[in-house]
Amino acid sequence: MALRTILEFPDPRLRTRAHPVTRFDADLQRVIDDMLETMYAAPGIGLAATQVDVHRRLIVIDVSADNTEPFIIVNPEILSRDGEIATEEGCLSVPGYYDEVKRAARIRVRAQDRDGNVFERDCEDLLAVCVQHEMDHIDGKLFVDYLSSLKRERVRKKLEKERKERAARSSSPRERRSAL
Ligand code: GNR
Ligand code: NI
Repeated sequence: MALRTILEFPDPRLRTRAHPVTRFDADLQRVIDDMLETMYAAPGIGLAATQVDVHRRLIVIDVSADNTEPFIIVNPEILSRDGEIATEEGCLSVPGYYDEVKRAARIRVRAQDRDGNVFERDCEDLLAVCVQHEMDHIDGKLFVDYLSSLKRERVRKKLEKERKERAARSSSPRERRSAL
């Protein structure tokens, strides 16, 4: 298994609409295992393939307290939605920023598992929120898209500044010495 790099807003690759998974082969199993490892290491409760620059309709989630309930969702569809829930959301692709988003409180999802078997599952509360957040990712959407453009621009500027500072540091003589 291997950790994969998580793309960060405003990286344009996060705006890609992912294609369906068609082959449930060894390559897919490797991506799934890498995504689980990357999600647990982050740590996060979900990760969409788009976030690791794999543009397939593939999501991993684990909302359990002890990281013992990996939930793999391939080619998901929402069959029904009901109720409303407002949650303080975060995103591994928007590090350090949290804000409230309203979503359906309960959804019924049809998807495939890692072997391609079709299943349906009712999701509620944090799991329902997470599935919707991840399904947005594979359509190229981010939670900051639900906020005002003023807030989104503030977040974009802060993250771009941080990214430039990281790049400058990692090319400075001091950083090159400390990396030895
Ligand atoms: O780790 C995550 N926490 C979270 C909290 C509230 C609503 C959604 C999420 S998903 C996020 C991980 C992530 O960015 N997945 O795409
Ligand atoms: Ni996210």
